[in-house]
Parts: sequence; structure tokens; C-alpha cells
Amino acid sequence: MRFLVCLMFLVSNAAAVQDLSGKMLLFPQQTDTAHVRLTPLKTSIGAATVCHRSFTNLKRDHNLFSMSSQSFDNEFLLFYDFTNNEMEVHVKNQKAEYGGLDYKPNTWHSLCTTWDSGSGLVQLWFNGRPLIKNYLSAQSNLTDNPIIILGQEQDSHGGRFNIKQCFLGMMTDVHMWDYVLSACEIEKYVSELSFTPGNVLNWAALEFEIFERVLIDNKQCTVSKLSIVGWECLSNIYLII
Ligand SMILES: *[C@@H]1O[C@H](CO)[C@@H](O)[C@H](O)[C@H]1NC(C)=O
Ligand SMILES: [Ca+2]
Repeated sequence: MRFLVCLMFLVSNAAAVQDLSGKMLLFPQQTDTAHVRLTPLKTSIGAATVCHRSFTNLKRDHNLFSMSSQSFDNEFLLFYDFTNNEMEVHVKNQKAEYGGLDYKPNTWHSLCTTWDSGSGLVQLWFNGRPLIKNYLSAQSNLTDNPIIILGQEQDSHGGRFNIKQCFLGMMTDVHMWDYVLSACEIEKYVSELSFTPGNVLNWAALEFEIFERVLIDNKQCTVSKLSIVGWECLSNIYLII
């Protein structure tokens, strides 16, 4: 009997948190409703790194990662501005723009965004390449009941989606950490080597809820071009082996 209770507990736990390793999310339909809501493991963090890979052929603006709070609809947002070919990073409704990117359609792209409340600096890593650091917002944590959504961009806390900003395509390997990842860790993530999984969002143990038509599919090969892992990084790996 005790064994049975224990087993039931395990089963109900497994239903809430899923290992999405080797899987991707497929957003196949233009809507202002379909989305995925992710539950973070921590809800007040003084620094952040968000990494993910995505694939789309959209010729318009689209959301890549939307975290809202009770205070700001763009508490932490990664958004593509098609008209200006700029990747936008928003923290607490402040915006930094990264232009001149080779954001090719029908290609997997790895993006990592970092922010630290001590310095207030954000930085975007585009396919493993570090871009400039911008000052956005310092001192206060990402907090205030954060709601994290993939597929739609929040203009209110958990809602007010715009069909012209929804994501269409595939997305995988979404991780979030409560610290700024080192260059070496980002290289390992981008090259799909072993890395420390996110401690705020972990793709391999993700609590999430799907609303309407978003599908889970097997991941396709995402490394289009083998990136060169820094020597220091490689030597660390050899040491571990
Ligand atoms: C801010 O986040 C850090 C963790 O990154 C945490 O230790 C601290 O308690 C948070 N501060 C507040 C005011 O919530
Ligand atoms: Ca918004």
C-alpha cells in the first residue's frame, strides 16, 4: 500500500514536469490565442540569461520570449522588428536594439540574452557571437508575479496578444538562468555540447501548459554550421573526460 501511494505521487509529479530533450515546439497557425505558458522555478531574480533556438520564415515582427509582470508588460522580452531588421531586448519596458544581423529565414538560430541588475547591462549573443552591451535597467529584480509566454507577445499581464506579432515556426532548447552565463557556457550551449541547464527554466524538466494549437514534435538537427568552441572551453571538456 505504501508502495502504491509512492508510485502515484511519482506519476502525478511526472505529468506536471516534462523532459523536452530531443523535442521542439511547433507553432503552425497564425492566431492571437495559441501559446505556451512556462512556469519559472524562481520568481525574483537579480540577473538573467535566456537561451533558445528558433526557426521561422516570418516576414513580419514576431515575439521570441515574453515575460510580463504586474508592473511591466515587457518585464523581459525578446522581439524581432522586421521593418528595421533588429532584434529587440526589453527589460522593464526599456528597449535595446540589435541591428545588422544575418537573421536568415528557414534557418535555426541560437539566441542568448543576458541582463544583470547590478550593472543594468544587457547583451545579446547571436548564433554564438557576442554583440554590444547596452544599459537598460538596474537595481530591481525581475519579479512581481512573472508570466512567461512563448508564441504570443503580452501587452498586459498574461494577455492582450496581437496576431501580427505571434510566432510561427519551431522553437527548442529554452533555458533560463538567474545569472549571466560565461562566454564558455554560451559556446557550449550554442554548439549543443553538455552545459549546466537553466535553474529558472530547464528544457529537460519543464513545467508548462499549452493553449490551443501548439504541438510537440521531434527536434530536427539544429546546428547548421559547427561553431568553433574556444580553446579554453575545449580544454575544460578534455579535462572532464
Ligand atoms: C533578487 O534576486 C536575488 C537572486 O538573484 C535574491 O537573492 C534576492 O532576494 C532578490 N531580491 C528581492 C528584493 O526579491
Ligand atoms: Ca508587450
